[in-house]
Amino acid sequence: MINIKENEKLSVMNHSCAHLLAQAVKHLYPQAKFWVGPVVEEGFYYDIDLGDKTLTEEDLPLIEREMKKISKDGKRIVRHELSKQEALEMFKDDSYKLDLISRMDENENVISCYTQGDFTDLCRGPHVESVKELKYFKLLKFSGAYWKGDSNNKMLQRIYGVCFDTEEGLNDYLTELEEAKSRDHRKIGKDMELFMAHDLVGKGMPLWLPNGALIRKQLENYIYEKEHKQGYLHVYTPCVGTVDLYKTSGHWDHYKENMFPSMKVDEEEFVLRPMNCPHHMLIYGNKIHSYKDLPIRIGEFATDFRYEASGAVKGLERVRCMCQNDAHLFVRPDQIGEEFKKVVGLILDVYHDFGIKNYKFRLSLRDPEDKEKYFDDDQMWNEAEDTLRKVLNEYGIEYYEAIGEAAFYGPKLDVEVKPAIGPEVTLSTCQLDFLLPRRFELNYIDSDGSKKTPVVLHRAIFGTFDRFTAFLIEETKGNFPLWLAPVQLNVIPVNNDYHLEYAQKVVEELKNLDYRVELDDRNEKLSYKMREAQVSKIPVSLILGQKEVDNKEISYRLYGSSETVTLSFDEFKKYLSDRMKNKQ
Ligand code: TSB
Ligand code: ZN
Repeated sequence: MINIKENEKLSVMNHSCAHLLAQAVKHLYPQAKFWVGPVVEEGFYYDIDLGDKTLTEEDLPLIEREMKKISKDGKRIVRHELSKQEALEMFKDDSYKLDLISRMDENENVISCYTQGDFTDLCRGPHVESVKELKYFKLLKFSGAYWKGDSNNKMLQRIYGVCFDTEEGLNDYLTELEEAKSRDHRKIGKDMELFMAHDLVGKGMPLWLPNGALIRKQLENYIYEKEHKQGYLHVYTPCVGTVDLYKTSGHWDHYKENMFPSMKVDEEEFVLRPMNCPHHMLIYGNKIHSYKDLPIRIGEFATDFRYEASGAVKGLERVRCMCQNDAHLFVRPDQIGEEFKKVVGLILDVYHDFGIKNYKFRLSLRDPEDKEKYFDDDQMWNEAEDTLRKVLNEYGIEYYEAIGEAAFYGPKLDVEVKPAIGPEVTLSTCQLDFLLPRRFELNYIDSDGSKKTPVVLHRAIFGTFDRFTAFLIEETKGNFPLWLAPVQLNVIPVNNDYHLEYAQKVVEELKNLDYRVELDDRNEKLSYKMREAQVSKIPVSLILGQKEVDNKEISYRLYGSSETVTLSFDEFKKYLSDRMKNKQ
């Protein structure tokens, strides 16, 4: 989808269209007061205080009609520059704009406003010449938005819209938007009964329903096996720790705003953990290690809690209770490159298995000028960053560098993907860390008998099972590959009177082979059952009639195909097991 904000021409048009929206709203609701109306990736929005008026679905077409009227009227959009005093005077009855003006420094910024007909708005510009140019727009939705994004402040009403320079551009965009909405994992997750939420559990706390849980279990088994093969040692640890644990790790000082508040139990003060690193550090420290034991790879499917802003939580993609596919790799400094290479290899391998192609590698480095954010050891940073670059180059991977985005404890590599709706998110991550092992006073005995501090690689291949599943739902539109589908096979006897017995035997045998099979023995027409199987996105439907009974055969259809294939039952079983092995 086009990024409006990054398109110079459309960005100006959308900004002007936000003013047009505000003018129309002012005509319809004279009490309206306006906060800010920026251009965003998807178009524009305006945050508006409508007093007692609460917007409903019916209001958007009315506002749109008023916008069209103003546009036809064709007033010019005129810029005026003001001194701070003049601006304060001009907007003296508007507490929102006064708030903006009072924070402006007139020595640094020119204060300007734009007028179109009877409407003036404080604005930096630029704008189109006349409202006449704003012809192809659409108001998309509205939502609540706290003033300045702070939940202690008043709730304003945010109206979203988009504007194009041609009718075709607008229509194409709206079609794409519909398509994206139909891929939205929140919609598919509901339709396919994968997960749910409930106010009584809380925001950002998904409940995985049986179908979703089946998918997650497959993901867990899959990645466990891969990690086990690479020598990972999996552990279980509690999802709380004492505040002292997080003081030792530094999270209490650096990460507190992302954590749930602490709770007191007897004499101990606990906190729900936002990360698993501290627990894994303690596990490493539980034993004496020789340089020969390293790398030690401690993995866990670990539940974490993070305080995410209520406006930011989104389905399974951004949650407050998540399960990381986490591991901490304890390595000697000379093993960093090799171990990092293995992690990148694993990421590539997994993405290949899932057929994920649209992703970007981002290498986050320190800003060498920023001595405050990053611990000061030029040599260590330079070496580490060079090592990571070298590995990426060895794989011939394309990546981009983000200066100043490294964590304070070391550089990192993230994999970014684009959800159906909304900005890019990180799935996989691999972060180098020189500090945490020091804070926990971890060591190993080196070949010369001296104590050395290991380096830690924090890595999560799926990121979290939550986010990865959200992404997978959108990638596949809910048409999961055979090995992941909650129900893999649907067995339909053509006529219950004659073919049910054979169908039951086939189901039995497939179940014994560990396939997830459903028998559709309802007294419905065959065509109806076939149609239903398509809607429910079951990958393979078996249709068993007299010919199949007589010859001990299977006729099957794949989801989305109208072709029927007939095989002997044995051939069919071989076909299934091949597909499972190939993760097709
Ligand atoms: C990899 N300590 C490291 C760990 O060892 C860590 O926690 N890194 S993280 O903060 O980047 O989180 C790991 C992954 O969790 C991210 O890459 C992202 O894919 C996923 N994630 C982060 N926040 C959320 C969230 N609110 N909802 C769902 N997934 C999330
Ligand atoms: Zn970690």
